[in-house]
Amino acid sequence: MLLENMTNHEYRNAMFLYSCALKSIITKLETINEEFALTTKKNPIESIKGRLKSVHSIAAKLKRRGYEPTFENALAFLDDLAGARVICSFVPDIYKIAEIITAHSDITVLRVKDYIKNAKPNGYRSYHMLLEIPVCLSTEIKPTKVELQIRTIAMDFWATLEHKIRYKFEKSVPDSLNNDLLECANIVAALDTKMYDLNKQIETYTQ
Ligand code: 0O2
Repeated sequence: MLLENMTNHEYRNAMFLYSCALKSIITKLETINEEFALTTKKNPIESIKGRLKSVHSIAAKLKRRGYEPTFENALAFLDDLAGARVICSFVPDIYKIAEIITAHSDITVLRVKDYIKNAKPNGYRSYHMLLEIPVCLSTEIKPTKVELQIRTIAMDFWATLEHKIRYKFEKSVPDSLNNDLLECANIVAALDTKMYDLNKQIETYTQ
């Protein structure tokens, strides 16, 4: 079915499994965070957000990749119909969360893209995991894909602004802006390192 012909009701029904999978991963992440708060008095997670990809955004991504904007193609070719984003204070927390999620026996990690160790050429940094989460229906279990992005507050600040700029200028972001963005990305990386060191120092004082 062409995405532009879908009613809201049809879109919501079609996204039902993704919506369930999203709730499930968010609950798991909240549980991990609350457990850490209880046992270590530290929260590795600052915030958790979830979103179902909008019809508009699905159609745009399919067109960008040269596919007809149908819901069938979205199911076949897009892995981020359901997406969760976790914001941490410090880089090591990102890897800690990723490790815990990987160890969950009901979750399958289909793919990892570590844009922290290997930043994108434009400076984008974030840790991406493509997960498969079981959605338990009344008579069957449906493994469902969710894209999990884990990043620091500083990386998120950068990515949000970069996204806004890219959206505003579409494909023709001026070189000067791209250069400034790359410079900011490097500052963000240095800031993340510095803030983590600072936090370690604070911890030694308070112990
Ligand atoms: P939205 O609106 O956030 O959903 P692709 O690169 O999209 O062809 P894939 O495998 O989905 O293929 O890419 P990847 O690298 O895993 O990145 C997917 C998502 O990561 C993007 O989704 C963005 O949310 C985020 N992302 C990746 N690169 C950048 C970047 O350079 N800047 C910013 N701000 N975000 C990025 P969508 O669908 O592009 O967008």
